[in-house]
Parts: sequence; structure tokens; C-alpha cells
Amino acid sequence: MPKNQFIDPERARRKSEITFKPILVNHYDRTVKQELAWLKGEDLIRIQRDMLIIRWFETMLNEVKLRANFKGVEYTHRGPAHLSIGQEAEAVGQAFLLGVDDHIYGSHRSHGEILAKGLSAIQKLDDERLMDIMENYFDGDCLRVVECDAEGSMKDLAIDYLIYGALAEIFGRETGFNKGMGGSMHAFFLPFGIYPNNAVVGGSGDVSVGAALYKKINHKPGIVIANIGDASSACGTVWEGICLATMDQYKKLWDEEHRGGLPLIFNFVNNFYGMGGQTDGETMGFGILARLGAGINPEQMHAERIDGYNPLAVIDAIARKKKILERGEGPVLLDTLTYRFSGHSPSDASSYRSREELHAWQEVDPLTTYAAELIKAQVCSQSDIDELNAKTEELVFKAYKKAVDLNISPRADLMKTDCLLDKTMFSNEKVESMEPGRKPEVLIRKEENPRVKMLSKRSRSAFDADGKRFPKSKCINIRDALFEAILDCFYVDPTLVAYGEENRDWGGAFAVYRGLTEALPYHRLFNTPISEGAIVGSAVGYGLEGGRALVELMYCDFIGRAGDEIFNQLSKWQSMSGGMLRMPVVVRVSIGSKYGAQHSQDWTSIVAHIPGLKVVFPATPYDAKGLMYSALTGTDPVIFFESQRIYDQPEEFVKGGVPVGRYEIPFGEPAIRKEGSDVAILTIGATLYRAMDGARELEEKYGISCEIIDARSIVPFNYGNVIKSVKKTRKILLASDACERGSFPIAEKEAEVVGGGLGDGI
Ligand SMILES: Cc1ncc(C[n+]2csc(CCOP(=O)(O)OP(=O)(O)O)c2C)c(N)n1
Ligand SMILES: [Mg+2]
Repeated sequence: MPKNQFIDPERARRKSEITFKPILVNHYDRTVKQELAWLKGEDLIRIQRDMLIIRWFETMLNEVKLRANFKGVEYTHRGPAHLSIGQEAEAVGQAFLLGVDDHIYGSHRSHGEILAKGLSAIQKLDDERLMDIMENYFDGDCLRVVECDAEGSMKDLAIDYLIYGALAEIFGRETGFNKGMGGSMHAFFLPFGIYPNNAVVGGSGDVSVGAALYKKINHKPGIVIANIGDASSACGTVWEGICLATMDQYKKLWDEEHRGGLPLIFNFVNNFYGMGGQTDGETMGFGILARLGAGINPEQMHAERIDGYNPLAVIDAIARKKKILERGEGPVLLDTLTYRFSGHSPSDASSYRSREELHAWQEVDPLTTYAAELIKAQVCSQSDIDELNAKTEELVFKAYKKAVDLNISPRADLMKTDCLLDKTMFSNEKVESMEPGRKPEVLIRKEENPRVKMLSKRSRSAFDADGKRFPKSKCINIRDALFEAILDCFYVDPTLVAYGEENRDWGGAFAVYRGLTEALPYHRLFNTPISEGAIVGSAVGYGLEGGRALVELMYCDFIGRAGDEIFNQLSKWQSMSGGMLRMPVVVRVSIGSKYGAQHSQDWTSIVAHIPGLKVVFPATPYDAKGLMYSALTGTDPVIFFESQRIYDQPEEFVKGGVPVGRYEIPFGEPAIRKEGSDVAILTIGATLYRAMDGARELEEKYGISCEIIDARSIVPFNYGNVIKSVKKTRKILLASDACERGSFPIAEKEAEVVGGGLGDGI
């Protein structure tokens, strides 16, 4: 069912012009007094309290970084601390209306957003729910620390918990929100809707798109906000994320129940600087960042600049933009202006800006200007503000004393065997459906699928009963075997989605997906822009929200375009969450063989080098199907390599061929393809067939007997059978299509003994 959108040459070639709507800049102009019409005095005071908590939290971190001391208690913090002193109004204003179903993703400078969102969640959750969260999060480890001297209400306890949990994480303690495995730039706390913060600038720009996709596709409540810096607006991840988030198909091609834009706000926290480069006037050319929305879509992404130095202006903007998202008209771009008094990091000498500029912004410090407004509107008095200030300082000091004490807040022991890192690098679970009980949305019954019908007529093995080869075109091959596993999983896991370039009507790269278009509605199988970074990055967001994604990169060589997403995002969030997150994402990558230097590389070694990724490379249809089932029922990120040389390959090793039904091949177990006694050859991927040919030649011409082992997976890899083979043969030769240097090493001496003639790639 190809899409039915006629491109009319007459219309396309007609003379016309594009007009832009005005983009609002700082249009909020109400006063505290006016806001009292809908906000209570206590809410308005809470805004001041939350800003003060963030200010004291970061003032403490600044003191610690600069002087290794806060209020007389010494501590040396060796980790980073990117502070947002001066930016508090932006964080608190944004969080004010958000519920726990609204998820925020952030940057290296997100302490303020974590605290603000947490404080807002605490305000909204009832006591029972709060206790439930604190009791159950990592078995209450963090709660135990704060409850012993708790005073006051449940909300007071939860505030202690929040401040301590975030700080202990920043200080790398096992009692922190992510067991100390995330630290300052990555800390998060899912139960309050605080999702991963990202040390890679712009990292959240595409991860958040996947989170919004998850909400939209699976009808989950809430919105998503990507808090990213102004300088990140130049990042490829952010542009790709914006392109993926604004595809017309959401509004034009998706079925009625899923139609409409993504519930997502790209919130550019615009403090006018990168580290030292000034975005307005030096490193970018937009003048005012909100301009960026204008070119993206006719809605101009509802872009607007808002005054992030006034918390009420931010609340107003979030309220208005939330309504836009709820109407299905997202995504939205916000340019939230703010300014940091602190340096990029505490060691920053601020050599790139003038004292006058800093002072001019300090003159309009939101903490003093907003407090003055509260007093003017008679919401509270100066002494109330002073009391609040002293109380919040004390709150932070209390958490600080606990977080620096190694007896109360120990570090995880990463030297012992089976340590936290071992346990959290992979989740290693088996989960067939990420949402059991929900019916997967499909268009037809599996049996009605034209490709399923066609495949039912093919031989499942390469050979007939007499051992005679069938013509290849009459057999189930690797691409068919992959299709069978993938199609079946779509009928089991309702959250499973597949997307990438030309995935839908085209039939996917190399026709693996032919037949899926007939089976699946648009929201489960769709084409994306040529944005390899965002394809993988969004899958990361989709996975960490609780869904399963199967994405595809066409050629292995394009991994470079998705480098950060594969190497830093996909691979890291399970361990950096201390084991709280799972990452059920499968990335299919095919290796070319005849398209020149940019389309023919085997990068299995590069990917296998990165901790946190599972890597498989089937060479037979039986394995392709079984490994795909394992990948799509696991909870870990898998880079699934395929070779274009052998998509047509029928099953010739397993008697009976490729089973019709479901079966799994566990990762890590190499398969002996041929027994022999003189030399072992361990093959990766398509070299299996050349090794088999070579072995035949060696046997016939030189009487050398080869044992052939097919690696099947690279990470994990069980050496047991390989060692057994080597004990027998005393020699091993490793074969792959990858470049030899830096690859899984070839045992050169043995290769010399065996001699040449094994064909290229060995
Ligand atoms: C991809 C990447 N490039 C460079 C850096 C180093 N770096 C850290 S913060 C930063 C500036 C980011 O500016 P912006 O996005 O405006 O955020 P801000 O620091 O102002 O909050 C840079 C260049 C990084 N962490 N990631
Ligand atoms: Mg900035």
C-alpha cells in the first residue's frame, strides 16, 4: 500500500512565495498581582523557595570546587560541576506545571532542572505515592540516609531525599540516584519524570524525539521537553532531531488515532554562550535563536522567545505550548533566554565576557527581582524571604554533610568481581513483549501476508532429500529468515516499531522488509529523513521510555553519521543508570561488498570495542532468524550486522533448514561448521563461505584438514569451543572482512604455515 500523495508538476512549478508569521519575542507582560487571579500566594512563594534551593545547591558546589569547603565542612570533589547560577527562573518556571508523566531530558548543565522538576513532582504527589517511590527506588538505599533525622511532613522528607539523592549522585556515591554511575552531567530520577541528562552537547536533541515518539505511538500521557543549550542549536543531533520530529507524515499519513504532531518541546536554554563562544553575534548567525523554527515547517514550530529571567513568563509559555501539544500540533521550539553568573565550570576565568555584562545581569537577578515583586504585591514580606533563604541554605547543608561522609554515603566498589558495573553493563533479560497484555496493532493476519504466502512455497533448506541443491531462488534465504523473525515479533510486542531510510514502501534496504508494509500501520513502520544520528538517537529515547525499537542504517559505513548515538548513547545508559534502565534497541547494519571505499567496510571491530553493545553477525539463514529473535526479545542494545554478499544464501548447515516457527539462538556461542584436525579457522560473518571453499582446496591439494568455526556473535563471545579446537589443531586463523589493523588479530604465524589460497578477506 504505497502512500497516495500525488506530486503534481503543474502545482509544484507554479510561481508563488513563502511568507512567514511574526515570531513573538518576550511578549509576557503580566504582574504578580495579575497572576494572583489564578495562582495562590503559597504557589508564588514556592517558586521563590525552589529557586533558592537551586541557588544554594549550586553555590555549595561552587564553594566545594573552588575552596574544597562549604560552611566549614571540607570536601574535595574531583568530578565536574557545570553550574547554572543565574538560570534558576528558567528551570523552576518550566517545571511548575509539569506532572510526573511529563518527561524532561537535559544537558551537562541540568542540576537546576533536576531539582526544579523534582520539587514540582513532590508538590503534586500524595504522601502515599511519595513514600512508595522512596521505599522502592533501589530498595530504599537513598531513603535510609535521609529518613533517620527527618523532621516535618512527608513532603519535607521527599525534599531532603531529592537534594541528597542528586548530590550523592554528583559526588559518585552508591546511595545516589544512579548509584554514582552517572554523576553530575548524567544524573536523573525517573519516578519524578526526570530523564537522562546528557554530557554530549545536543545529545538530548534526538533522544528526546524518541521519547515523544514512544508517548505518541503507545498512547502514553504527558509531554517531553528537551532542555538543550543555545550553542547546541548548531549540532547535527539537534537538526536531525528537529527534522525527525517535524515529519509531515505524522499529520498526513498516520492513521486517525495516531495522527498529529509529537508532544515535544525543544527548549533552548539560551544563556547566550557555549563555553566561551557567543552564539548571538559570534558563532551563529540567527540573531535571535527563535528564528530557527521559521524554516522548519509552516507552523514555524510555534517558535517564540520567552524571558527566562521571569519564572512567571516561563510558566505562561509552558501552559500555552502544552495546549498546542495536546491538540497534536507539536513540536514546539522555545528560545528561553537566561544568563549564567557562574562560569562554564568553576575553573572558568570568564575571560570571554566583560564585568559590565555580568553585573548588568546580576542587577536583574531573578531571585531578587522576583522576591521584590512578591513583596510589592503583598504576597509576603522581606523577612519571609530572608527566612526562606536561611532555611534553604540549611536544607542544602544538611544534605551536603551526609553526601560527603563516606561512612554514610559509600562509593560503589568497582574492583570486586561481579561489581555494579558488571551487573549493569547489560540487563540480559528476556522479554517478549515490552507491554504484556496490550494487543499489537496490525493490518492483516500473519497468514494473509503476501510474502508469508510466497515463502510458504519455498524450500527451507538449500538441499533436497537426496542432498541435491535447489536453485537459490527456490529457497528461504537470509533476508527471508530475517523477515520471518521480525514479522513475528511485530505480532507479539505491541511497542515494537521499525524505522529508518526507505523502510516502508521501498521494502527496506535489500528487501528485508518487503511484506511489512502490508502488515503494519504507519506508526509501527515508517520512513525517516536521511538522519542516521537521529534514527539511532530516537531509538535510544524510545527504548529508555519502555518501548522496543528496530532501526536500520542501510550501510555499515554510515555508522559514522550515528557515531555519538551508537558509541555514547545507546551503549551507556544502562550502566550510567546504575541498572535502572533497559535498552531494547536493535540496530541493523549491512556490510557492502562492491560499492567502493565508502560503502563496503566491515566495522564490527569498531563497534565491538565499545562497552555496552552486543554485536552479532549471522552468516546463515538459520542463525539470522534465531539471532534476530534473541535480539528482539532481549533488553540490551544489539548491533546486528548483515552482509550484502550473502542475503541470497539458503541454509546449508542445519539439517531440516530454517524452522517455520519461533526459536532463539543465544548470543555468544560460536558454531562448529566443519570438523578438522590441522588448523582451526574462526570466521566472522560472510567469510564463512570463503573459508569453507578454502578448506576444501586445502584438503584436496595439500591434505590439510581444517576445523571451521563461525563466530556468529562477537560480543558476548564464549571462547570455550574455540579453545577446544585450538587445543586439537594448535593453530588458529581468524577471518573477517574487516581491515586487518586494529581488528580481531589474525594469527599471522599460523597463517603463514597454512599458506595462501584461502581467498580474499582471510
Ligand atoms: C559534542 C560536544 N562538543 C563539545 C563539548 C564540550 N562542551 C561542553 S559544554 C559546551 C558548550 C555548550 O553550550 P550550550 O549548548 O549553549 O550549553 P551551556 O553550556 O551554555 O549550558 C561545550 C562546547 C561537549 N560536551 N560535547
Ligand atoms: Mg549556552
